[in-house]
Amino acid sequence: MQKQNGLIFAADLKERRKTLNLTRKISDYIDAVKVNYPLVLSTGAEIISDLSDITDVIADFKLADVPHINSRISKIAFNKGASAVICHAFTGEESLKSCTKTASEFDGEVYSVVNMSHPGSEDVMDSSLPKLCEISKKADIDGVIAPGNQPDKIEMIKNKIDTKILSPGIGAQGGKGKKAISAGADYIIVGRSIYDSTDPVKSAKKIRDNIKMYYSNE
Ligand code: FNU
Repeated sequence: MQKQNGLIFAADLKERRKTLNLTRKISDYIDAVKVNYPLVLSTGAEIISDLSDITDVIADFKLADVPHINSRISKIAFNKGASAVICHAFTGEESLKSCTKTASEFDGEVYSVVNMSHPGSEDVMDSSLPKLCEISKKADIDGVIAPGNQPDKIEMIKNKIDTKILSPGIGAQGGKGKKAISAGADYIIVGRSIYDSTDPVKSAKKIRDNIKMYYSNE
């Protein structure tokens, strides 16, 4: 993923045509589109190939299975044209390594989830944060997912692991793009604040301009 905008579009829609049209229209403002179960289960895995003709595709399947299944799912995603997969770190080093090993066969990337943006994620994930970062390092991941609506956590994670940080939780979940970036995020991930807005193209541009302005003021 080439960094030009610092914005990743979370395409959590259910309609193929709407998703492709919108991604095409905002493609100048994003660096990648992230697909998740709502879209892939509604439209089929072929949507990954279709979107990969427009921009880089990150398959957010939050893989959390035994190694050979993590590996098989990653392989399908990369074969369809994904550039990256997102995997949970809590399943341990072997499961995560099965994803990074598979990714290396495709020149793909793996991002591991070390913390999450929703209320309640602290119940289990906060106390495990150092361990999840350690597992991620050992598995040689390309970056981590860290909550964009909790800049203190982004800073904490940045101090524990020297890697790319992708942050969801912006807009609809209360996070602010600039704050996430200033805390150390390299990319922000935004879904509803784009696709649910009355003018999604304008919103995507505005969100992109907002963080771009911040970069140029640094
Ligand atoms: P939006 N996402 C998230 N928090 O929101 N992958 C996490 O901790 C995480 C994620 C994803 O709120 C979520 O699945 F690890 O509409 C959704 O696809 O902007 C997107 O980020 C956020 O969507």
